Amino acid sequence: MFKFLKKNFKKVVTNFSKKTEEELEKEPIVEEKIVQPEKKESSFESAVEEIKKDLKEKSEEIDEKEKRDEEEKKKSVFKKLTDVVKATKISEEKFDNLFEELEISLLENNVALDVIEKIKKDLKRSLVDKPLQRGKVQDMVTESLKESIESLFETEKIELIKKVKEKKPYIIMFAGINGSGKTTTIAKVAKMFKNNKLKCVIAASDTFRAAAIQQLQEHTDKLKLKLIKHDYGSDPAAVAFDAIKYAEAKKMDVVLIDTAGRQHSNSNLIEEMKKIVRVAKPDLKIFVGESITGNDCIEQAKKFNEAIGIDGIILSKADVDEKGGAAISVSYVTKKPIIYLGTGQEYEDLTPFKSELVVESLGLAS
Ligand SMILES: Nc1nc2c(ncn2[C@@H]2O[C@H](COP(=O)(O)OP(=O)(O)OP(=O)(O)O)[C@@H](O)[C@H]2O)c(=O)[nH]1
Ligand SMILES: [Mg+2]
Repeated sequence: MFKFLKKNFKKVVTNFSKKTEEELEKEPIVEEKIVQPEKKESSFESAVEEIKKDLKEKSEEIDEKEKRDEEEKKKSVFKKLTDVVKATKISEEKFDNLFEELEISLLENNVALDVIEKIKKDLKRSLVDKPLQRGKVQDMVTESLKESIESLFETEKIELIKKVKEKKPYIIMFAGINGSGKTTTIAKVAKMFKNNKLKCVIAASDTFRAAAIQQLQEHTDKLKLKLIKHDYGSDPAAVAFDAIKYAEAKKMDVVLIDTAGRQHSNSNLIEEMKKIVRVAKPDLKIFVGESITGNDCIEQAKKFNEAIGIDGIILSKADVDEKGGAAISVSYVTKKPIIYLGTGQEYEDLTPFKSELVVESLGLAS
């Protein structure tokens, strides 16, 4: 997962830091301080020192040479214990030039423009026109990037298993473009609920694509779950409605609604999806997007959010995503949390999303 970022981002950050250091070397020193570490003597030790000093002062037998030696010794110790801190500044113009390589790397990894702008602004705030200590740039850059990336995920978190216990039946609808992984994700989520002793029923509300109902049937047969289905071409909202009635009658915990894949540009299908929402009144609307499609996935999430107001995101196919830009960007752009990553084609391949995972992948974890 995110192999490209893992390999390259750290290299680019190190390069950025190195070049910034080189630029700082050329700049005039704006601050020079001699820093003396605090004395860490215990009161007992200082008392002994005092007595020694007293005795020394009183003694008239100390010859001049000894005195000089003592002074020299003191001086060298003092030198060792002090540090000269030299600070220089970097201008906004130079920063912009230096940031270019980092910017290109982020773009190549499918990071959204809004996110790149935010990271640039945050980094600029920590570096530009501030006295910077030479030799400390890499630490500052890493810390600033880490904070910036972490803040991309400051949305409400969703713990699905906890959440579905809030209401019975809890209704979850899955939406996304064609082939994004909705049906497979529903099967994974259903298996997870089953493992947690939550009873769920699935609504085959994709009545559009040939074989969609059959595909779900195969999953529900394997998982021994109830599937509510109508004929192909029938009203998807009616299927969802029936599944909810079934769950209410059988006191089931969760209803999972599968929907047909659709492009946000297809207004008829978007209207149909809005109708499912009006009829089923889902407690949670999850957008399923393919991690590998990067910026397209982010744009789709935005459009689906505008159409039906999504609550959370599942990014499928993260196992084959070499880049990771969608995972970095989609929450910031939509202000919705990523709940899970799909990490393969097996039922177990569903990983709870954690921002730490991204920070680690970028080599920014401390
Ligand atoms: N590697 C990998 N493949 C996945 C993942 N999730 C789904 N797939 C595969 O992606 C393909 C499409 O998955 P579906 O679940 O049918 O997608 P869908 O969104 O329901 O598709 P439509 O109903 O046609 O819109 C299938 O071959 C899945 O096995 C994943 O996390 N990793
Ligand atoms: Mg499907």
